Amino acid sequence: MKITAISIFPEYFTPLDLSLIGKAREQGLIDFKAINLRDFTYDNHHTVDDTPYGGGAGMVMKPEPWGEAIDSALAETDAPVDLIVLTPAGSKFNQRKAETLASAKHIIFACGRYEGIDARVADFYRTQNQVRVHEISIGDYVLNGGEVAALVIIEAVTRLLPGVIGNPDSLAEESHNELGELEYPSYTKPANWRGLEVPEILLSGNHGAIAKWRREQALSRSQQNSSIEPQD
Ligand code: JFE
Repeated sequence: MKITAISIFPEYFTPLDLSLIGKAREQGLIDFKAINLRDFTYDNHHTVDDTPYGGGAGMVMKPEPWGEAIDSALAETDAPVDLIVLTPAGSKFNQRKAETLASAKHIIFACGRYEGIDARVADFYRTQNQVRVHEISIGDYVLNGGEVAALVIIEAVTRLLPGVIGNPDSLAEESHNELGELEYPSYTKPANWRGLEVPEILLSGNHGAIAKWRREQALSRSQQNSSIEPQD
């Protein structure tokens, strides 16, 4: 999978050099590149923003550098591209979207700042046949820009790629768990920690009873936990 992130702060993406994602890159499973939007400005001040038409507070990102930067990323593939524009007004990211994106050949992340990117950028690329545009939010809170949201999506998507995580069993187990059912509580040694005991059933060796108990725990957790409901 090819991943390109376009940003005025490409240094935000240096953590991808570490850990699991770093190993997957070394193995050639993920080809990641961060590109600096200011490399696609041609004025002395490398201007990327301007005042909003219609007035109002803040600044809006100019469309021309975005067009040049996205075109340069598109020029590196024949494969269909998924262009993800991060915005607090987008469609909510979830595990189902992560699974869909895990089959993408090339994902381009447009990470804006200020009050976001001129709306014509998403509109233009929606008219391009080799490009699917997704305007995505990672949750109902406002970040200062799209970079952290892109990192979240990159981690959620790349961990689904075959060979990216060491333990293929843990991924298979999660895939028929996911949306409605939250996970059951997990315990390891010691059996008593600060007076708190591990549930006796887990020490019983009765695998049928353990599976039943875990299903019950997952269900009661998913009923209590507001995180899977529309809002709190
Ligand atoms: C950008 C900003 C005020 C945008 C109307 C680019 N889930 C999520 N929260 N926040 C974002 C995503 C996000 C994504 C990209 C972004 C926030 N901002 C800041 C501030 C209004 C905005 O859009 C700029």
